[in-house]
Amino acid sequence: MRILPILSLLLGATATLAAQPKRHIPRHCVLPDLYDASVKELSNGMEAGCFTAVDLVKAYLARIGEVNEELHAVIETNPDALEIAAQLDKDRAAGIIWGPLHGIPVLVKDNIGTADKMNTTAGSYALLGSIVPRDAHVVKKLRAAGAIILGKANLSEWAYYRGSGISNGWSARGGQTSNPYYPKGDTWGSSSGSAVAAAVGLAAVTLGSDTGGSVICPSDRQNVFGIRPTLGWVSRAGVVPLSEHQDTVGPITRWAADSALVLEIISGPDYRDNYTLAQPDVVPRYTYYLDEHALEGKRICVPRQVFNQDNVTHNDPSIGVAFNKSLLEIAGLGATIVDPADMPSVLSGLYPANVSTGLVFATDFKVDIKNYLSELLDIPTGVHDLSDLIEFNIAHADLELPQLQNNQASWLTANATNGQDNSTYLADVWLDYYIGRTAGIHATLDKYGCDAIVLPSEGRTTTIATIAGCPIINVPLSYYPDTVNATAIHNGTQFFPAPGIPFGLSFLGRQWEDAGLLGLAYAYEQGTKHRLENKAYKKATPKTQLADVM
Ligand SMILES: *[C@@H]1O[C@H](CO)[C@@H](O)[C@H](O)[C@H]1NC(C)=O
Ligand SMILES: *[C@@H]1O[C@H](CO)[C@@H](O)[C@H](O)[C@H]1NC(C)=O
Ligand SMILES: *[C@@H]1O[C@H](CO)[C@@H](O)[C@H](O)[C@H]1NC(C)=O
Ligand SMILES: *[C@@H]1O[C@H](CO)[C@@H](O)[C@H](O)[C@H]1NC(C)=O
Ligand SMILES: *[C@@H]1O[C@H](CO)[C@@H](O)[C@H](O)[C@H]1NC(C)=O
Ligand SMILES: *[C@@H]1O[C@H](CO)[C@@H](O)[C@H](O)[C@H]1NC(C)=O
Ligand SMILES: *[C@@H]1O[C@H](CO)[C@@H](O)[C@H](O)[C@H]1NC(C)=O
Ligand SMILES: *[C@@H]1O[C@H](CO)[C@@H](O)[C@H](O)[C@H]1NC(C)=O
Ligand SMILES: *[C@@H]1O[C@H](CO)[C@@H](O)[C@H](O)[C@H]1NC(C)=O
Ligand SMILES: CC(=O)N[C@H]1CO[C@H](CO)[C@@H](O)[C@@H]1O
Repeated sequence: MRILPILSLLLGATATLAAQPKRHIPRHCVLPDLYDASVKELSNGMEAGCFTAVDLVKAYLARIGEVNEELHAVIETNPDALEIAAQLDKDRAAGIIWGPLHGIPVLVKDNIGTADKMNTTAGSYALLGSIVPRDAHVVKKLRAAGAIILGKANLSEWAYYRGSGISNGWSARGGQTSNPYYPKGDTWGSSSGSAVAAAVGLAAVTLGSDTGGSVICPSDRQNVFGIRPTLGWVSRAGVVPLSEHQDTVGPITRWAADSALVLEIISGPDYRDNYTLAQPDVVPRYTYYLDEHALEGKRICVPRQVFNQDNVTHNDPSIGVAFNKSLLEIAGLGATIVDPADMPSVLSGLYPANVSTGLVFATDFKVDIKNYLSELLDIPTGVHDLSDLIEFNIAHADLELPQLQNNQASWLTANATNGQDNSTYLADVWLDYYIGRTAGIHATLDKYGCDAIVLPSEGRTTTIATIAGCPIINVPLSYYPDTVNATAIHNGTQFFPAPGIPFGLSFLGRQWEDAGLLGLAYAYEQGTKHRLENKAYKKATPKTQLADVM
């Protein structure tokens, strides 16, 4: 944003510079700091001829190389990224702009299929070398908009569906992802690598996936903006599944405006994912909703009991104080706070007692993973269903079941399910929607006349939105203070909480009304800019900037 006035003067005037093999940096150019750069800054800089997509790819690859041993945020990088960037630079010089992400490097979670030289494995050796039939729908859309798929981000293996007690952000192939705000800090998950990469600028933007909080939770702990869209806006075709009833794909970015841009590109119907055929006729122009005044005159509900039910978060003084402060900030930005505004499904005792994702996930995973595997063109490990995957882990226990990550209990439960034509399962699917949506988010918004709900993103407060299929957005809020003692978890291998680790604020809204919700979250982000209040520690901060590679 800072450099826009200067660059706008240069628009169109310097296109020839980009075509020259060796340039010096034009005098009027201010190169954006890649730690915080927005897509708009990067696009404007390329358009003004200050730098190229090749420069960006070189800089981001160097940044990954600098910190990946510390953070393990990236599993693989794209061997063709520089070549793709060079072609996009040539096209730009010829006046051909593919779309709003022309030349923008993107990292996608390793469970999102890419039909290129890269592997798509959900972090597991069981899928190493497997050949996907085509790009995932979201990847196809990103490429069509001019994006460069720079690499695959590390994750909690299988999107954290295998067994309990496995550490957040660990995968057999990618190792242990680590929080850039505290050495060996917990990242939460499962889109851990995507959130870490966005936080310290290892790509312009990233994609994650979210079944039960996997975009929101790591965004919360990495100080970045993340959207879990309404289930049905974005196709899951080509994404390694967990549960068709809850899987979504969403952007994780430093800034709200970047998430809006990415969501606009990846949304839309796709016949390969029939849940997307239920979406409204027109995909919203999310970027039109980015209004700093969006909170003015709005009513924001605070369902205290959802928060209170979560004993860990409720009893954490850092979270409670910061959350209450955020309500004053929201009021200061022109909204009316309705507090308490309790959810009918919480007051009636259904939440959290009757939330029944266990059987839904177990039943769906067994069916959905088999369908996914059946579409692959080649699977060198020979796995064709869940039972094969369980046996693969046992046969390769040294890789897949090391001492501290030695659990696949959820898979054994899933393997024992008997299909989706099961009345208990169908009743559970219905009950989750009822608790989360009908008697949850929608009932609360109706009852109190609210435009959105806010909750701390910490704890298990994301559950209410993820079982509802409703949108939820994380915005940076605050950080654990220096006075908090770093607490060793996972047998002393990681820390949480710890001084400086961030946490966020969640905005929850009505099904399909993601665009309006995004506007509110944007107004909060712009009105507070909490992201800028803390930085990653030194060893987790990449130093390479555009000037170093030009
Ligand atoms: C994908 O996995 C294969 C092993 O099957 C490996 O040889 C190759 O380098 C991987 N691709 C990338 C881009 O790392
Ligand atoms: C999607 O298609 C499947 C199989 O054809 C069908 O069972 C299911 O009801 C459809 N779902 C939706 C949401 O349309
Ligand atoms: C939370 O604390 C309350 C009161 O101490 C207790 O009744 C309840 O069982 C706890 N809930 C959980 C999920 O631990
Ligand atoms: C936050 O505000 C609520 C409602 O006013 C109050 O009950 C609670 O004690 C406050 N929490 C903290 C940590 O101040
Ligand atoms: C909710 O759970 C309670 C306790 O397990 C049970 O008695 C009740 O029948 C459940 N309600 C519904 C609607 O399933
Ligand atoms: C998975 O379940 C099937 C029965 O549906 C059984 O034959 C198989 O042995 C099970 N696999 C494992 C690894 O337990
Ligand atoms: C439904 O699935 C559950 C869990 O696998 C199982 O216990 C139950 O017997 C199944 N019900 C029917 C009617 O098959
Ligand atoms: C942190 O640990 C020290 C030493 O054990 C203790 O004195 C202090 O009270 C702890 N601080 C907090 C906030 O728990
Ligand atoms: C946990 O750490 C202790 C002490 O460092 C060690 O003795 C124990 O084997 C570890 N447990 C596991 C499961 O690795
Ligand atoms: C790109 C990259 O650095 N990949 C690394 C991911 O983590 C594994 C396991 O630690 C390394 O072997 C890869 O080199």
